[in-house]
Amino acid sequence: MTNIQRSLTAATVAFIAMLHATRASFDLGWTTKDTESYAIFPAAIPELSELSVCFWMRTTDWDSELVVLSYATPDNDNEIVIYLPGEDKIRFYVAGQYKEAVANVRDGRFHQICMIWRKQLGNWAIYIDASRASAGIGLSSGVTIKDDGVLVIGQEQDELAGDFDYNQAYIGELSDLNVFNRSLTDNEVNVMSRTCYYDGGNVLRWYDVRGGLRGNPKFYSPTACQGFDGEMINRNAAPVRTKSFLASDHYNRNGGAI
Ligand SMILES: [Ca+2]
Repeated sequence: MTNIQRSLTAATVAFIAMLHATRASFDLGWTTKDTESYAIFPAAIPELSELSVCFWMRTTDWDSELVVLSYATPDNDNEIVIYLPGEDKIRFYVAGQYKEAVANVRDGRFHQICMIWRKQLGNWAIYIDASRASAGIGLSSGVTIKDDGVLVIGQEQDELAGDFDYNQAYIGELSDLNVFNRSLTDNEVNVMSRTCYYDGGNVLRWYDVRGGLRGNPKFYSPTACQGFDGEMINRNAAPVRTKSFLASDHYNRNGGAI
């Protein structure tokens, strides 16, 4: 190992330890479907030209519809939705359109998922356990995500802040859900996949979700998604990559640089 490699490794370990130590960790849990239990984000969401949503989820519900997050505006109740329609699909809605990845994340283990989008070409990517499961262009390209909406965790809005669908209510645990106004790099996604408590979203921080609990989602603290001791928590995760999403071959192949 060179001196440079050694110092980079030390810096990464120190960075992750700092993230991990910032605040007490927690999970939200839903054991049965209802339309009463959720978290509503208490602050305004700005207009977004880029978006990243990252979270950990664990469920054993293998076939029902599950909604992790819905962001509705007065004009569009599907402005942002993270939706598992059944079995092995996971969908990412932006401004009413969606793309999806195929992966089994309903195996009773925690999985780290990131969804990333950029307005210009509608670049999108879905990461599961730090591997890019699916990606492309053309997801609501040229469209800005509207502000003045309502962001709900655990329920699917069919009107602003309401008309939740019982069949689409989330079951399982969610943890460390953060929303960013920029597209994260592969390396940032990889760092997050190694710690269960990042809490660094600049649009929504997981810690602040505690102020918006409604009904009876279970509150577990510390998180069950823990055990970071210098090793990977998720042993399925890919090795660290340093190439950013926007600098990736896929991105350049489909339309060039920003
Ligand atoms: Ca809806």
